[in-house]
Amino acid sequence: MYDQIERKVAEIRAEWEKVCTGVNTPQELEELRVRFLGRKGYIPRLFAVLRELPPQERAAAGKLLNSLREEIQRELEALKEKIAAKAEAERLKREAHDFTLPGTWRGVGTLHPLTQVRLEIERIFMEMGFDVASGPEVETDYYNFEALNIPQDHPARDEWDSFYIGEGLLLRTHTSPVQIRVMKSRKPPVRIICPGRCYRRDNPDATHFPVFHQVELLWVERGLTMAHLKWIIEEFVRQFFGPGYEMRFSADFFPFTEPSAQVHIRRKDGPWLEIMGAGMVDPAVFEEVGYDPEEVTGFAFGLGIERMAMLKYGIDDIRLFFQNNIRFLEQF
Ligand code: 2NL
Repeated sequence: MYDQIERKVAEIRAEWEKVCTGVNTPQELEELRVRFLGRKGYIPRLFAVLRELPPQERAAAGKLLNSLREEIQRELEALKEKIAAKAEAERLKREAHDFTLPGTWRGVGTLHPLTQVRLEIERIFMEMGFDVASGPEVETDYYNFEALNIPQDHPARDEWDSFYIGEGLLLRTHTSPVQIRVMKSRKPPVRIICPGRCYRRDNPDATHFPVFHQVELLWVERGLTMAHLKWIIEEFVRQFFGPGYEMRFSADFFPFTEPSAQVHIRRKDGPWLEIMGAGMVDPAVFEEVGYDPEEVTGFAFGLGIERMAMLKYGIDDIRLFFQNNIRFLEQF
């Protein structure tokens, strides 16, 4: 009997030794535990047989079985730790981060130079008490031309070669229609600047582009004169370009101002640079928006944001603003 137990123990041990090396997962380990130590496993089953042994053999066989059980229990425990350690090592490898590697650079970008210049101009005039107004880019013939004293078939329309997009509808050629809309909706005094995108049917070259940006200024109030206009522009030039410029007004013509002027600035022995067109609002425009030209006067000017940026930064081709070349745009 004892011999049988001894043989059985040897068989179980042999099987254990064969299978225990192939265990890789906690599930497989649990299967082994059930197979050897579970309630109906090899070892408990053998313990049941033990009770049938004659008492004098029982102690020795029990010792044998106990040591097998302890051995397998120990090795199950060791295997459990080995599997857990392997899983942990794999997790660490999978989740490893090398914090000494250089990071991925995500540039924060910069504002487009035209945006920077527009914001700067807005700041200067807002500090002087002007509101910033805006309006539609698709305009009616009436707001873009008619109300500005530029009638149908007037030769002055040639100057603003337009993109018509339907009967009486066009892409605005300047931001003046915004000022017409504001004047029609408010009583004087009016102090606004109107920055915005404009469109003209120009062929692109170093100084023309079919899309461009304007800022127009309008101040309407009782008693305004060209002297006020000159001070405003002088103050703008000092803040935007810096001190040391002289300024020159020369006669020009716009259908919506009378008198009209073009404004140049110059530093030291430099050349005269044209910066804007300006003038006193034509009485015909006031009549159109319902203001009494005997009551109020006003002045306006219009400048190109591209032109301001080109002068300020020494850029010689307007097309650079629209090519979206990061290496160009990043410089500002
Ligand atoms: C230029 C000239 C100018 C205006 C724009 C204006 C607007 C109203 C009434 C009177 Cl609603 N004037 N705007 C006046 C003079 C010149 O722009 O060459 N800009 C680039």
